[in-house]
Amino acid sequence: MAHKLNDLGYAFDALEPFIDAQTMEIHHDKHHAAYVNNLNTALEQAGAYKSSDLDELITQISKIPEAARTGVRNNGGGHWNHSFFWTLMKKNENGRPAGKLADAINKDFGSFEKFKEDFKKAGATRFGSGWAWLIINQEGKLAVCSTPNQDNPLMDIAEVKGQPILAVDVWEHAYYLKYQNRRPDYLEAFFNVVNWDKVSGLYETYK
Ligand code: MN3
Repeated sequence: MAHKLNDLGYAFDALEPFIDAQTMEIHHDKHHAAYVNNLNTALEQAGAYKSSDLDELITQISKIPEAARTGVRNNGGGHWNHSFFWTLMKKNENGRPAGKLADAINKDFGSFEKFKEDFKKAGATRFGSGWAWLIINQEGKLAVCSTPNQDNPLMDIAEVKGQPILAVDVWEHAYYLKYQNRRPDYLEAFFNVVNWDKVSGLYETYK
């Protein structure tokens, strides 16, 4: 099996009360695990891409043999997106971005509050299942976008392309146990668990 599920990296209850332990356990151990297993199955029909690493698969979706393409798009996307998402979260005690990231947010959105509003709106208005993103776009500016299903802005098939530095999963499985149909409440709560040190590090790496 080429692709493996990594540990979450912190306890399932580490994000309580904002994201509950049961949601985290099912999300990581069942949903994410299924994406990894289904990716490995899909890759059996991926020809030369069978031994590609995850980043290579994600950035070349359109070139993957048709028999494997949808499976790799959905499950390789699911594996990449969740692996990324887990690293972005840590209880932040009302923390905010600082330094160069804070300056860039102020420059490209006008204020942190406006960025937060745009990001929550992208998540709330994504119809059905998907993700909202903060990216460094192809002009080198910060931008907010959303993608359907398990697509992401690194995919060559993405409508809006860029380097993700923050993401939120808006599939119902990410919030339904605690928030039921109240996706906007989940998105508001998410801002208590953004690991801004991690996001700043990504900004400074990719800027
Ligand atoms: Mn998910």
